[in-house]
Amino acid sequence: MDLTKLTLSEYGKSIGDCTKEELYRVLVKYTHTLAEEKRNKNPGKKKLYYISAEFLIGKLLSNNLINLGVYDTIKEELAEHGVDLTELEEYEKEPSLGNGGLGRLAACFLDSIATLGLNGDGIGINYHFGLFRQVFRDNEQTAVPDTWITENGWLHPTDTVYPVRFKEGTVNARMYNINVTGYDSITNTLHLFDMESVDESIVGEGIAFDKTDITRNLTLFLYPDDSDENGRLLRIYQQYFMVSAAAQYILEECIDRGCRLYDLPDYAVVQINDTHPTMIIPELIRLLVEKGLYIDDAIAAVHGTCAYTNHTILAEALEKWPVQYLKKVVPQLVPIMEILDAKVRRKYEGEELAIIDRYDVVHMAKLDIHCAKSINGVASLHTEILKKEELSSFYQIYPDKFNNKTNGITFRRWLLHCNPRLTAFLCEHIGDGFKKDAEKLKGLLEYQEDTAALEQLIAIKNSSKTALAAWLNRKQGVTIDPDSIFDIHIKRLHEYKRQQMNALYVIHKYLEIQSGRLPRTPITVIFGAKAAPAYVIAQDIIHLILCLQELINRDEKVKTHLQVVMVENYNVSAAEKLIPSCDISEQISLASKEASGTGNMKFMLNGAVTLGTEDGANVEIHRLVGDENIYIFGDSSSTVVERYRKGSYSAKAYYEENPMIRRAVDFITGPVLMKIGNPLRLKRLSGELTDKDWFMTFPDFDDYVKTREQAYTDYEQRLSWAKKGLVNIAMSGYFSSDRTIMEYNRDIWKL
Ligand code: 26Q
Repeated sequence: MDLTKLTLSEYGKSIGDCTKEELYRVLVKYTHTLAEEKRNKNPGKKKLYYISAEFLIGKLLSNNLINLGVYDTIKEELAEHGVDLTELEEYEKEPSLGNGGLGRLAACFLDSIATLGLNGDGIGINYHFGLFRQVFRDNEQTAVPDTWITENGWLHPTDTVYPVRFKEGTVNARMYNINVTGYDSITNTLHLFDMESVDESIVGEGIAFDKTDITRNLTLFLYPDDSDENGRLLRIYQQYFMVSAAAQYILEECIDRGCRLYDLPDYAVVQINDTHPTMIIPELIRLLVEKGLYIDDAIAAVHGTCAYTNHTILAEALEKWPVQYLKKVVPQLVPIMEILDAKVRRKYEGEELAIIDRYDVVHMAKLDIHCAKSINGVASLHTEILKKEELSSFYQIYPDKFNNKTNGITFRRWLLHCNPRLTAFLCEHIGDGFKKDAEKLKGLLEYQEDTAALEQLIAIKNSSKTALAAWLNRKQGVTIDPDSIFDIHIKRLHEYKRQQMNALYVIHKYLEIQSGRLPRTPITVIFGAKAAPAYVIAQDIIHLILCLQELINRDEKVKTHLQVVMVENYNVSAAEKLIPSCDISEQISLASKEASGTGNMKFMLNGAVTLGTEDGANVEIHRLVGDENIYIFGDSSSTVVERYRKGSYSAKAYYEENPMIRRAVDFITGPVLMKIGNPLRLKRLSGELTDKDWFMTFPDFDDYVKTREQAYTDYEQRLSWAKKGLVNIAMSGYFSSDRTIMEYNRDIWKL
């Protein structure tokens, strides 16, 4: 490949004379041409549509170059002209189309679907300002629009436009496409719908805008604040906009391929990613009836086509829409939902099974469960809890619909791209077969006692830590010690994920160090998390962490032993820097609450050791690596579930009886922090802990502290610690999203 030829024809200059922007543009264009050559020539009759409110795809340049097999040659050619590819990578903006695990999972799945040569596209929304960009000011999170869309980027406008009818009028949905390249395989597409009339200029201070101005706001933000009715109505507008355009597109494609509507399940399978796209079920039924099917035939066709994935058991995250809201936005769907509800009520007694409850509220997950052919959880413990606890009455009537699909991650991004040194080490020791067959990583187990190999792993980790330190310094102006233990907690901010418990540990450790009990190796505790702007306690937790960061940073005595850093605007690109550098991976959710987690898998793959509860996929990680190679603490999910059932938990009692807990919690509202922070926030957070502690940090705290200290002690044995990392890498093959997607295809999609 001759890049010089391209820059000459495009700009009339050679590589060395081009600006970063020009080179970036040329590479995007070149990648597009290569990707288009790899479209599936024989796609087969049936196609998968993965529909999701989020696609957290991350930057695409390097990922596409890797998947298209030209990364090394391009890198070399640029280097010959004195250009560093990583500088072009930094120039690229990260698409802000997701929030957390569910969105990143969708992105990993698209990569694996294309890699496995399966005929499957993603469908979502093109949010102009995405979730939001997080800026820290006065030790608090502020939110501003994340402007990620650039001219001539990866997003290609198409001529495909569908009308979407709301009660108040019809709007147009235009389809934009992003190529999805498989690794040494085919190219599929991510279709993102956007509203023609949307107007970025309506956004005022921060991310504030008029929530009622639907024709101008609909595709501005992901998850707009839904703490008032207008916000909730806007979410319904967004969801219907996405599913109506999707349904029209799916039916159009299927009809083009010869589908006669009642045989829709032979042509399409629609995977519904959590409840946000649920309205595609009544919308497909509505369109099929409009095209001439009897309602019962339409329901049967949609039942055979749709499959639903559940990602949570948190009651507050299960979407429910009052019929009154739906009537204001999409009245045409209400009669169909009523028919579906009536069918269920005729067949089954039991109010908990009804789609529309007695208060006239539609339970979206229940609609999915009744109307889809498959319901899956995302890790084995999660699926068991769904079957035995949360959805047990549904499991009784539909035992065959329930199945588990333990999540996975794409090793292209989370190993090959983000950790080239580790990738090279693996190739050197076990060959490159693991790139296509992740189970081959097990070959590394042969090197468990090989001192030279372990030393190499330590050196790779150290160089990643140095690189992270440099990046953090450049980006945020903080200085961290690359020789310290990197203890990392990165994920959305939520009380159940218990960043507050980690913060309590930091306080505890700070006080220990102040009284002279010093850690042998210094510790750097790194956080990264965005909190939903309307989630007050989550904002308070961020505030506490930022105050601790400031406090410790100012404390000359403590700071050489303990540091706290909160990474601003945590996103996929930040994760790619943080994960390879991690020694200890914090996965400390309250057992039973984290459906799976996928960050836990990324850390494991990069040789970090997990400190975690028996929750989500941690359970499977534990089973794979054994007790020696993971630090497990805390109450089991059954203990937790039982404690909730009894309603007997008293945070106060723990606070009063446990001096270590009391000392740490009291520090939050003590004079030192009160001087640094916002007293309102700190008092509210402390009160939340002592009065409620809904996610039970206190019962796990002793064990958490003890287990964390044990991990720090074990870290001192450098070779045996490296061996733990090695076993984690070797056993992580199971968590390749290629495995997950093969299971989806084998059990649900059958492409
Ligand atoms: C619901 C109602 C109202 C407003 C917002 C929402 C909402 C928004 C986003 C509910 C859920 C989400 C996102 C959920 C999510 O990311 N879940 C994660 O999915 C991962 C992939 O399966 C799992 O690994 C994580 O355990 C799970 O938390």
